[in-house]
Amino acid sequence: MNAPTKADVLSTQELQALDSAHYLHPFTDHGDLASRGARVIVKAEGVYVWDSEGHKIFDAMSGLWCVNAGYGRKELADAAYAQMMKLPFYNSFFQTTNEPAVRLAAKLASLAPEVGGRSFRHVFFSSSGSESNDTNVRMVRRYWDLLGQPERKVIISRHNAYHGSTVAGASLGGMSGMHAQGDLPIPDIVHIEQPHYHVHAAAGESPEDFGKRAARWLEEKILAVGPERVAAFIGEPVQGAGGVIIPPASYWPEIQRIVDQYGILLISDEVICAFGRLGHWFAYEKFGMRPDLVTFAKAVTSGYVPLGGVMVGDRVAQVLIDKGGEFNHGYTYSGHPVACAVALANLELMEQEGMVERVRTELGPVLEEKFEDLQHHPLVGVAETCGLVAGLTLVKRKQGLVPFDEADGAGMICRKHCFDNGLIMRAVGDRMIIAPPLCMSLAQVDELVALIRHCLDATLTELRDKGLLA
Ligand code: PXG
Repeated sequence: MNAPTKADVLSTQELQALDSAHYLHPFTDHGDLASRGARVIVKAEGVYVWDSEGHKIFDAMSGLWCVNAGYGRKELADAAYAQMMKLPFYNSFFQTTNEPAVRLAAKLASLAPEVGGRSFRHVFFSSSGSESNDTNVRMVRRYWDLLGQPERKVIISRHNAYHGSTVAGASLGGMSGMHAQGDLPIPDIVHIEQPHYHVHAAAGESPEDFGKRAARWLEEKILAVGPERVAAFIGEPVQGAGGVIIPPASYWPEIQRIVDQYGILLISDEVICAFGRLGHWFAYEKFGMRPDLVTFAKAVTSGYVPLGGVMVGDRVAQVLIDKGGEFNHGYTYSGHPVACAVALANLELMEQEGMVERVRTELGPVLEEKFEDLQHHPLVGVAETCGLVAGLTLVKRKQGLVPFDEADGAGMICRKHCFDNGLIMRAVGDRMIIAPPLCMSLAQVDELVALIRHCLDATLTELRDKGLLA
């Protein structure tokens, strides 16, 4: 088949045919996609995207948890254009640097709050969250080698965590479906259970008690592995891809106590949680965490161009710098000038519009209130928010939170009604999740919640018609 030329105008069907002929999508059953044809997204503005058939869709997932500043921001396009014309690329390998990367590193260091006397003055750049977590594995092991403790190799993570899709990222993550493909995890990465109150709490156990108990699974694992072999613990402050799992307030302080007690490093993976999503520039501040390394990506550029990295706290940076010699690690695009220029413009825009504060003081509380109302919907067992992420658990029967059978596909049914009604809301099993752009107006919050309610009603009707309700 000939590739289309620039002059060819392609119909939706032609695009779909070319798509299934040539394009292997991420996390996709390709045979299934070919049989139905991919939805083609053609343009976007504010909180909306449009498909090739002209449907306007409220993008309550901000692309993929990343378009925090919203679509169509000219400031970001201008920054990319200007930087491309001035210096589209140069590497940072051979004792060279570039101005946007330097400025961005300094800016990020200024935005990352000091906690408990620990500050972040250094940044290592990559192009994605997965790469950044690979960097973390390399950096953590290098750190312990330099301190003369090479036996400290084990990194502890959690089941149902998401830390990326490279070999190290997928190993750190706790997705069983990913581990099943490609012999993962790699050696010396082990997992404990997630702090999911509604799944793992004992009958009558308070969130406070459960949070502490869940944190102590870390201590049990450290003791089982041998404390002298443990290098680090990694976690998302709020698990995103796992279904917006918000830990009880007691969880992170207890985790902090344990990592401090055993002297192991703490990695806060904030690929989703940073840059205003939870009402702070960095989420560790909100949860009483004192991480040594912080993974970021996605919203640092509002997703306009790929950029990721690791905020490196003083404890690790000082060892790398003072004792390190050469750290044999880096990417062609570490400190890419265009990506860094877009990130700078994005952070500046978010500051000018007070977006982070607005999530904390206005949008977050309003969304929380509206989700408390949704809690009364007959299909909703649990409705929770944290800043501008939220999750709704669909249940067969409200009383006792009786779940649907997996085969009922309640989440998928709901997701279909969302798509059909102009709303992008993700389904993780029967947990419906959102992470809308931070630029939303209050009227758009109302619009979003009304759409969600409408889609829940449609789902309820379909489930009732199919006889799937208890
Ligand atoms: N850490 C976290 C916490 C993430 O959410 C990554 C690392 C990896 O980032 P990259 O840029 O390499 O994709 C992520 C990415 C989903 C979904 O289904 C979530 C992500 C990626 C793809 C799908 O919610 N998060």
